[in-house]
Amino acid sequence: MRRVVCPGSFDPVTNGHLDIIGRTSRLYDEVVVAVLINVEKKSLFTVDERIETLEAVTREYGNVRVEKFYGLLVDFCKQQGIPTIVKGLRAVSDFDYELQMAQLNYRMSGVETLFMSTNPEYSFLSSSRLKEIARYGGDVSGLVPELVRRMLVERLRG
Ligand code: COD
Repeated sequence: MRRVVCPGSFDPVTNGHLDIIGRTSRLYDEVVVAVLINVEKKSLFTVDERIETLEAVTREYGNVRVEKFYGLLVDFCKQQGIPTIVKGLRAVSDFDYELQMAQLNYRMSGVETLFMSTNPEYSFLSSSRLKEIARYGGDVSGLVPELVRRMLVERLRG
């Protein structure tokens, strides 16, 4: 069985993330979406909220499982017995950071990282920009799943 990990913070999941997860799900038997528990970073949604949301919006793919992890991503991969990570690449700015991380992860564990180029339709999307737009009343329709749009409006605008 070919399995792969798609990691991230997903605070919240965007259509850019979903595009990568959906395309990856067509290439592998199972995709494990790994949500980082980051105690140092203040997040808008709790890890459990992010997991529930990811489960709801990836259900249609049929082969996606959502898990949380704490600590090193490669330790999670090893614990799950999964040798490959897939990450989305938006731009050169992502590449510098992601390349370093991929090389360190390989050096530490032998776990490989494969990069999938973003769909140009979503290349400008990031969770932090979306939160900023929603916080000031901007419309994020079409950039996140409808469920996430409603959650953002509720959380940020009361
Ligand atoms: N189009 C395509 N891909 C996208 C888009 C988009 N619009 N937006 C985001 N992505 C990709 C990102 O490139 C990333 O690969 C993934 O989706 C998740 O994005 P985010 O923003 O939710 O998540 P990040 O970048 O905060 O997540 C970082 C990790 C959790 C993967 C990373 O910090 C990690 O592995 N942490 C654990 C500690 C560790 O092992 N560190 C490594 C030491 S070398």
